Amino acid sequence: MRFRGLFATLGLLGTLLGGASCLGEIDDYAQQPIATHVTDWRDEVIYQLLVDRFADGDTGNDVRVDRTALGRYQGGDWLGVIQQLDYIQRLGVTTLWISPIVRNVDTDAGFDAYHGYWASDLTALNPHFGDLAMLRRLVRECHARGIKVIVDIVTNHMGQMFFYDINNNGRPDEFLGGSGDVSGFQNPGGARSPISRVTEYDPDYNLRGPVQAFTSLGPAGDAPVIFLNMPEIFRVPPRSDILPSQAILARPEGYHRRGRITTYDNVSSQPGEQTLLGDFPGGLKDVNTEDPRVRLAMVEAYWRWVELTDIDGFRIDTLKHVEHGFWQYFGSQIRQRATRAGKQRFFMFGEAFDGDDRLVGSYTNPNEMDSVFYFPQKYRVFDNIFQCGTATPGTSRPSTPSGSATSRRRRSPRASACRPPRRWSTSWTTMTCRASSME
Ligand SMILES: [Ca+2]
Ligand SMILES: [Ca+2]
Ligand SMILES: [Ca+2]
Repeated sequence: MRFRGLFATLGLLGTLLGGASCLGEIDDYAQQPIATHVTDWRDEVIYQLLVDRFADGDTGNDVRVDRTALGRYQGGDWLGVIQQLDYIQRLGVTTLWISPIVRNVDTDAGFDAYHGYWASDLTALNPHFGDLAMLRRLVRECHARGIKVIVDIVTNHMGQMFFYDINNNGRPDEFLGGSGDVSGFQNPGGARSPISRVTEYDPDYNLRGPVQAFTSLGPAGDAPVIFLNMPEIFRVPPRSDILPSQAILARPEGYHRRGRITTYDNVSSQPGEQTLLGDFPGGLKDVNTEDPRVRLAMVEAYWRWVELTDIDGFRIDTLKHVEHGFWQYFGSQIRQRATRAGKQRFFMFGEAFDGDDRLVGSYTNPNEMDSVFYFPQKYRVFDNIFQCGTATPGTSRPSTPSGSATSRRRRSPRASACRPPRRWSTSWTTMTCRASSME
């Protein structure tokens, strides 16, 4: 499906209203039959909002809120969104895309999970935003206004769920000093990448296989993976009492265990090995998406929220960090379940953060995504024209005689400094890495 709807990504308004709410008004928003609420997604105006940063409707869930620090929760929740639906509707919005709903590792390395991208349990909701009754109420009140609801999901990684016990002492060490010579303390790249410092939470990618343990005698096999047990911040292995399929996400074999991505290079318009198998920067553990048990766990966990709330689509994170086989399975399974349940045109679109047309387009192959964000256009139009004041390759004028006004402009220092990098994806990745430390 070609997506030509208007993306009105106007979120992050920071409309923190404060004040007490009246939870007594909540009815019993019991499960309703799910249904089809959209005719043609190409006509939709989609509005993205980060729930924590939009509106605080219930101060009763303002745990850990610190409005003096933007790296902390700010108090926004689903009731706050409900209270602002008149405003959202006046904007002309026809679809609301909300940030992830599932429970996260609540806080890590001094930052909170206000964004929702650090999942720790795909079968539970993030209590900062409300409960199931409130989420159902949000979806139902949106549908009553003709507004569809899309939920943001992640299948590539979970939050900082475990550490690699590289020194076999049973505890997470944030600083392990090594010799820095070719023997290395850990061995990502061996002689090409000697290590003098490593953290067990987020060691660099190991080209040879799982992250290795190390003793004074040298490499000591795969480093034990030890899940953390900190229930006060939801930093515990995913539970499987609601869906038995989730058990694989509480075991080491549910993850690739290769360590943190250090390079995002593509090969022939497809992601390189590290992009697919490495932990996302920040210690976000890469899920073993090739494993059929993991694939089923993801389908069952996210389909359950469709059944429970009648949402209309998924926006899917980090597409290029997961192999195509997973997307073909996930896309097919979700569509089949939706069709059987009477929900037609369930929409799945995703983020492949790259400037390569062929790579980004590849995720709309049969059975994969319905649509993807057009990041190549972002580089061509936003960066080249609006930020750098240069022409895009597709809009360049024919060559002109040397010394003309046009050629002088092209050689201006400003244009030179702003010349788009040859490898756009690598440049953008650098920005991603910087941002990740804030997430
Ligand atoms: Ca709140
Ligand atoms: Ca250790
Ligand atoms: Ca991956």
